[in-house]
Amino acid sequence: SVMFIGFWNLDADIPTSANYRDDWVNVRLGKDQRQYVDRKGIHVVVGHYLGDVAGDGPSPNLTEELMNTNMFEPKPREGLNGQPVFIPPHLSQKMKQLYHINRFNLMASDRIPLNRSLPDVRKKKCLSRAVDVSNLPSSSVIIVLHNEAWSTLLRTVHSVINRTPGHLLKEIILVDDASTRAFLKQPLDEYVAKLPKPTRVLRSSERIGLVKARMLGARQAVGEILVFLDAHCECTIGWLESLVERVHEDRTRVVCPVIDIISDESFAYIRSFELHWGAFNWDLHFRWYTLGGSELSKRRQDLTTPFKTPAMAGGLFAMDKNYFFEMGGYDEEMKIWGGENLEMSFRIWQCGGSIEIVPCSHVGHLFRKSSPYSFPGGVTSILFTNLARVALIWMDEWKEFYFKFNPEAASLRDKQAIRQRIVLREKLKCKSFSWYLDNVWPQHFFPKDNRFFGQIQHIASNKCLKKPSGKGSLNQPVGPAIIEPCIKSDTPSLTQIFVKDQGESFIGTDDSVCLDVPPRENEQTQIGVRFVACSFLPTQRWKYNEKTQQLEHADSGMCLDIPEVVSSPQDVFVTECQTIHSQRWAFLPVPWK
Ligand code: LR7
Ligand code: MN
Repeated sequence: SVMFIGFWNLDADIPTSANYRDDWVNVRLGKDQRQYVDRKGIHVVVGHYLGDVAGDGPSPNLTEELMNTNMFEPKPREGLNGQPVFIPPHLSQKMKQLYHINRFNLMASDRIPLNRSLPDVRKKKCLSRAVDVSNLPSSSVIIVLHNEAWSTLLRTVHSVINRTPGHLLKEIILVDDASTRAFLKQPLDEYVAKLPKPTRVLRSSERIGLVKARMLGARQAVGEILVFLDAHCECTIGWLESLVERVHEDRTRVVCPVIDIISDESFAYIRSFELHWGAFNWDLHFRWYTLGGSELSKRRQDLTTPFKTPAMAGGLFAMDKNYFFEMGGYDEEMKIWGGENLEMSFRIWQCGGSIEIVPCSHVGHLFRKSSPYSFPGGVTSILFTNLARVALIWMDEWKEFYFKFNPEAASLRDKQAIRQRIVLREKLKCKSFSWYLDNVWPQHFFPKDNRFFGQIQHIASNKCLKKPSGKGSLNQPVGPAIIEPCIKSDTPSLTQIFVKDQGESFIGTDDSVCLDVPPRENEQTQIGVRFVACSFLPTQRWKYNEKTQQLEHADSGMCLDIPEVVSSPQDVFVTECQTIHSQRWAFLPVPWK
């Protein structure tokens, strides 16, 4: 049997494996990997989305010649209909070498036709709500790139041309952000000149980063709608119609497709869960969150209607062109990569627009575990500069919260020229960040008045609850609840910080993981406590009794405890409530203002 690695966006509550391949069986759940096996005995090892960037540039052992090779075979025939590519064992050495160029399996990509077919992954209901395309405005598709591989770039272009109704696609604009690879120069110009749709390559001679590159493309666009894509996407049938329809109905909507997964190892097209929405954690990192509880049951009636999202991933969206410029385009002081998606999300919401995800539109994106290109000036300084700008311009008093826990960003705050963007914010009469949190993301995890924010200390052991290091399906820290020595400082590590509302409420972190007790089994006297995705159901509700210092669990009626004799190898349990020292907990607030 052949082994290949891909990744699956599984949701803990709703198994989604059935969505795509009914014949995949989950055979193992490891710490960092899930493994599936299909009926033919082929293993599919499934890892997790690691949203972090490495940014350490291409590996040093790659020669100039290799980097400039356009590996594309004339008649590749694999990966049809979104199937994975199998690399025969005798090529695996070469495959591994090529992997480093783009941090994805280039050999696999080069064995797939540029116009490969993909399954129609939409829900059946999407077909019956078919859009009347005759009166919809036309789009300019803008793809920015820096040293992208030939096959992934051109497959993006072909998927747009092949799966967009002709009159809706005005043009494709490729913006080359100072790529150094030879095949992206003249060969690319010649190739796009022969395409059946107007396709242009704009070039920047200096590395300007993705924000400025997108602005370059947007300024040249002639379509009424701007559609942005990363340079390694594949669009599925119906992707554009359902997006443009929403913008056409209301020009203040910024609309995103469901982002499916193109495996960086096998190039399999993997349908992802449709009900994830985007927001961000205390560090202002974009994250996916699961639509939970009552919202989900509301939506179960019709899973195909678009839903609002507090933030967007950033790479794939459609927007009215005039509205884009009226709203200030992008913050062109942002460098290379990162933060622009939150900047746009806050700006659109605070200044009167909205952001939504359209479940009937599916576009695949090639997710990588690290970034293959260099970040001139260093990843940290670039990322923290961009995020410092987001905080300074859009977050009002909440910026202090961000800077307090992100000193690297704080050290860059005085260097930012932000006047123009503040003027824009005033001109557009934008609402406050508090308004945004309360109205756009009422389920947020930021501290606020009446909400406890701080450490939870076990008095007897003088240790504090810590968020686990395991990785859930959305890369959240899930796992058994653990304790470690309390970090005593004015700004303890965020890994020991939790939020809790007054009364009976969740105890959780910004990653949307909450303290949870599984249902009691055959009269257990101790039940292990864990952190799992927040559901806000009674299994995750806790009440603090100030007098006895006990933390009572709503569902079981038991109390949080670190018993001396335990039934399983872990720290934290609930046991029958009684006046014992091991059930006493203290809430140590951490100042955040
Ligand atoms: O200096 C640069 N110049 C560029 O033109 C750096 C990058 N780029 C191009 C690059 O070639 C690519 O086409 O910009 C695009 C995005 O860069 P990626 O693909 O290396 O980054 P990513 O997929 O990790 O980036 C996500 O976050 C970025 C933050 O700045 C952008 O918003 C990306 O568009 C965004 N991608 C997505 O939202 C796809 C879904 C990922 C998720 C979740
Ligand atoms: Mn990308």
